[in-house]
Amino acid sequence: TDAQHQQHFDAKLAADISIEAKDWMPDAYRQNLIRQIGQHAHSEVIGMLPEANWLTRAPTLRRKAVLLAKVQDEAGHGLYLYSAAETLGCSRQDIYQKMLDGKMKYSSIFNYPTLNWADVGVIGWLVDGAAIVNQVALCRASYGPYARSMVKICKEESFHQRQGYEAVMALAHGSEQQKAMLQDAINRFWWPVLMMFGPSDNDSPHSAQSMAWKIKRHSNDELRQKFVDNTVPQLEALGMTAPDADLTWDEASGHYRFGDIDWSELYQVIKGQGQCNHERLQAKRQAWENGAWVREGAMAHAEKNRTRAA
Ligand code: FAQ
Repeated sequence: TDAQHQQHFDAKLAADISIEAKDWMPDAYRQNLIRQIGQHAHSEVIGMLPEANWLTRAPTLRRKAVLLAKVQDEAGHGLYLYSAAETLGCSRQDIYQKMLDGKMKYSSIFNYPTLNWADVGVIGWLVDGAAIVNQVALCRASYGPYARSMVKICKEESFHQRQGYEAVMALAHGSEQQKAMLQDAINRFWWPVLMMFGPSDNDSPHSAQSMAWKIKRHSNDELRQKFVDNTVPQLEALGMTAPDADLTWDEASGHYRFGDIDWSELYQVIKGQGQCNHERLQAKRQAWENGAWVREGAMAHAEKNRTRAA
C-alpha cells in the first residue's frame, strides 16, 4: 500500500540510504527533483554562453584552449543532469522546451554580460567557486543519480575554479590597467554571485521540504556564508576588494559579516528582466532551430534502418 511505501521511503531517508530511480517515491519528491535538476541542467547549458562570448578573443592560444575545454565541460554537465532528470520520468525535450519558452528557470548569474576578458577569469573563480560550494553539498543529496552526477561535476568544477583563479592572478600581477579591469569585473559580479545561492532562508519556499527530504543538506544562507568565508582571503591575496563597505571579519563567530543583498535585483532577473535574459534565450532558440536538420537527418536514418531490418 501507499502507506507502506511511504514508511519504507522515510526509513531509507532516515538511514541515509539513497533513493534510486526504480524505487517508490512520493510524487511531490519526484516533481521537486525534476524542477531542481532540470533548472540545474538548463543553467549548465545557458552558462556556456557568457564565456563562449570570449572564445574568439582569448588573449593567447593557451587561454583559448583552456577556455574551450571548460565551456565544453559545461555542456557535458548539462548532459549528465538531463539524464539524471530523465530517470525521474520526464522527457528531456519537454523540459528543454519549457526552458526555451521561459517556463522553467536557470541560474540568474548567466543573465549578466561579459564585458571584458577579466570577466571570464572572474566567472571561473567566483561563479564556479560558488557552484562548487553548492554542489559539494549536493553530492550527498538523497536521490542517487543526482548525487552521483554531482561527484563527477565537482571534480571538473574544481579545475574550472582553479583556471579562473590562475587567470585573475595573472591580471592581479599585471599592469595598472589590468588590475583596474579585474577590480571592475569583481565589482560587477560580486553581488550577483552571492545571489546564486537563492533567496534568504526566510523567503525560500522550497527549502524546508527539500531539507526534510535531504535533497538540500544546507540552507541557502549557510552556503552563501561558506562561500564568503572561502573567498575573502582569496580576494585579499589578489590585492582586490569586494564592493561591500560592510564586509568585516567577525572574530567572535569566526565568519565574515557582509552587507545587505538587494533582493529586488534577484527577483527582477528571475522574472526575466535581467540585462541578458532575452539575448540568452534568443541564442538558445536560434541554436535549436538551426539544429533542426540534424534532428531530421537522425530520425530519417533511424527510420531507414528500421525499414531495412523489417
Ligand atoms: N537563479 O525556494 P528556493 C552552474 C528560484 S552553477 C534563478 O530557495 P530551491 C555551473 C528557485 O528555483 C548554477 N532562480 O529554491 C556553471 C525557485 O523557483 P521555482 C546552477 C533561482 O530550489 C558555472 C525560487 O527561486 N546551479 O551552472 C535562484 O530550494 C559557470 C525559490 O527559491 C544549480 O542550479 C537563482 N539564483 O533553492 C556553469 C544548483 N535562486 O522553481 C557554466 C542546484 C532561487 O519555485 C559556467 N540548485 N531561484 O520556480 C539548487 O541548489 C537550488 O535549486 C537553489 C535554489 C539553491 C539554486
